[in-house]
Amino acid sequence: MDIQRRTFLQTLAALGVATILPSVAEAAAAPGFTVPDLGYGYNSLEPVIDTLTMQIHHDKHHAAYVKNLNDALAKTPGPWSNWTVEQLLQGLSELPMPLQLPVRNNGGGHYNHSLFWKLIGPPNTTNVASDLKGAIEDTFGSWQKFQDKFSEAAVTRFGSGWAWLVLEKSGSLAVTSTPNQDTPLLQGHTPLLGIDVWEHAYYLKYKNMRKDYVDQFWKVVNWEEVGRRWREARA
Ligand code: MN3
Repeated sequence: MDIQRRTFLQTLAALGVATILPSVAEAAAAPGFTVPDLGYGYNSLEPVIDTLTMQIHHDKHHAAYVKNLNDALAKTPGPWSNWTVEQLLQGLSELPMPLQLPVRNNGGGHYNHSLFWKLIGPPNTTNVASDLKGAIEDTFGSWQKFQDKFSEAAVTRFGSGWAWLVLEKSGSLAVTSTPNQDTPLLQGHTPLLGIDVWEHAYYLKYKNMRKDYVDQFWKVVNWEEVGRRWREARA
């Protein structure tokens, strides 16, 4: 340990924050990707998504994807060592074979979850902008038909995965779903809205009732962020 860091840790200890030292030291030493802050409290999505689910989902599941991604990249260094997670996923086929599956799963997990935390927020606080609402209604026939299609994709995704509203390369809106931690980026689509339907996202509160979770999910969608992504993707 260098002098500067030891002094820093001693200062923290003197301030009475000795109990947080291990996590501070780990965070300072961790290379590569990090788990972004939620931007709101663990309890901010109650009662739609419970506090404990948010804590475990963010602090344990997302953190594991980040750790496994960093570990895989550290084992096989190369030009990709400085790529963003988007570059890693979009350039998957350019990576050495041993990296492709770990990056697909853990890079996908890191990308999807970093996005997901921004796409949700405190219940019933945002409205969909009229331009995006119009585009969705034009594409799917009505707002209800869009919701039905997205919900069906989420409920029927077999096993673990995600359902998405994406902007396709052609510029069209579409509802899709992906298995595991695959992201729409792999198909060249820009994800605008996504729902995590892994059991870890809902099981503590909703048990086996994925449909109840999907029905409630609409209340926590951050439509401002979805609209911002839609405008940015078309620019
Ligand atoms: Mn998840």
